[in-house]
Amino acid sequence: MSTTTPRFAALAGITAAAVAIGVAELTAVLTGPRSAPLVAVGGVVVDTVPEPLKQFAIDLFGRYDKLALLTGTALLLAAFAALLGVLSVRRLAVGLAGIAGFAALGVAAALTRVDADAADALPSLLGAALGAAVLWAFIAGPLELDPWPWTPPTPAPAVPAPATTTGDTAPPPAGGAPLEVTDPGSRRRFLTGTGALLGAAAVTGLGGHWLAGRRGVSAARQAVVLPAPASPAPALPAGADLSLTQLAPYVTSNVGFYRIDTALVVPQVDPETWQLRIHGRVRRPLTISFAELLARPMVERYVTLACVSNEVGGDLIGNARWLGVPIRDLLDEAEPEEGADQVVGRSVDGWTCGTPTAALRDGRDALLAVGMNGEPLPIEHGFPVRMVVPGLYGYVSACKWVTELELTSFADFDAYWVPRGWSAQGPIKTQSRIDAPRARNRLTAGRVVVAGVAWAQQRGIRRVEVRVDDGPWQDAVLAPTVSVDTWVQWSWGWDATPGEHRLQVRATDAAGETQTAREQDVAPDGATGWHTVTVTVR
Ligand SMILES: Nc1nc2c(c(=O)[nH]1)N[C@H]1C(S)=C(S)[C@@H](COP(=O)(O)O)O[C@H]1N2
Ligand SMILES: [Mo]
Repeated sequence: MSTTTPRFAALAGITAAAVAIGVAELTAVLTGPRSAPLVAVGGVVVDTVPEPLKQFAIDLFGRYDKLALLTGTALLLAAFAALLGVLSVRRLAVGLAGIAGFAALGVAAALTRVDADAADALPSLLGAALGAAVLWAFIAGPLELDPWPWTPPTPAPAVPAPATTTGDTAPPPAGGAPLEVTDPGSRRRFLTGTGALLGAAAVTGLGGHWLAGRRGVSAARQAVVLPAPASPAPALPAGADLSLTQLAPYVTSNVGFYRIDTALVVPQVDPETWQLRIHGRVRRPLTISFAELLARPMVERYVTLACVSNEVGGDLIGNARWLGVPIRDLLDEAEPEEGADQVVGRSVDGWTCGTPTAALRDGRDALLAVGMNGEPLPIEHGFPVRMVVPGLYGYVSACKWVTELELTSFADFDAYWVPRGWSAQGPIKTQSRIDAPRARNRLTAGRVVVAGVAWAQQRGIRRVEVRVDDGPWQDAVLAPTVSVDTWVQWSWGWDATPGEHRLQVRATDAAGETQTAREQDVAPDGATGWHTVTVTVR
């Protein structure tokens, strides 16, 4: 049995885990970021956690949900490592077996990711090997704590010592000193060792992360020169943006654009080697390179993208100017077979979405987009190529890092979110949101501008109404917009009186359909209900 005390043993366990993760991160510079154990295991978690839990995480952490997952995983790992350290004191084999277990988990996770190869096992294996060596060194090796070399001041008694002092370590000094007595010199050595290794692990881990990032495609992205559109976006009519504080701008900036995807590390797709394969139930399968795509006539359109997980009043929606090639033209060339009613967009990371073939051929501006607001697609928004389809929620249409369009049928294939409880069909529901004032704002009595956005992509917004405290619905003024595929800003002047008030909004689309008051959750096909904001007026 080691002389190491529980607290020191826990520290040794955490140090071993840190070294393991650090080494693994560095190895992943060579084998790719998705083979790093934290990311690989996190990826499996993302793909397998029950939907309500995932929704809860998105609600709780918003755009930081991935960071929260990785941090949570790391904290859990640290707790387990501390426990393994403590258990190792009695039997080192337990700790080593624990590390082997974690290595197996990391290897299994890395090898089951899309497009994994045998080398992806390396980060977990190398990390575990070094972690095990570190644990051994502190628990039973050269860095193990030595017992305090204390000997009783009096000669050994003639009678046999009482049973309590027959341990193999020296008895503690008199005076109620703690039982865990270790040599100060070895303690210093132990702490210096763990400190140095923790530091080294941090440097290797962060350095590895940084190096892996440098192997990314931001330089390749910067080098992309977007062609001028053959069919430019319409000019923004004056007044499309009311420019009110609190009100979402008509055009969402690239950095301000919401991001939703299952990718724990952003796929780095080299445009030089990128290809799009159109295959499946087509008469003429085709493959197109990035250069070939850029050489085709481009159209540029404002399209408002929305996430099905956007709650009433939520901000998982944005409006951008997209530049791309009409998907319809490419499908026409591929000649889909009769009955191939679904186009499966497949991302380089294996994620899929299923879009009705009809929606891609009915004349709407469904694009294979390469540009966003005048720039190449940001990497996290799908560089080099993504799908943008007006009128459909992102999960059934907006495949980022797209590399395949496979013609099939809805009867034959379920895309990523369908077996996870979401509807196979995802047309965007008519919705409206109050941006100004915000919930719980304190206002001064008098004229208050109430403003927000409303959307009904493909149909267009005909009318937006606001009411106060269940009073009569009042017509808001609609700002001009460029097409039925973007949201529209609206505003309404309110003579606010002192007290607490409830503001509500509802929109009517150009088909004459008014938003239902019935509140439905985001699953399985998008939230319904009226956005309601409570404010205090003084
Ligand atoms: N490869 C890939 N593409 C994806 C997703 C994904 O998880 N992986 N999520 C989709 C969802 S649910 C939405 S709402 C949109 C969001 O696009 P954005 O992140 O550019 O806003 O991307 C879609 N495209
Ligand atoms: Mo989404």
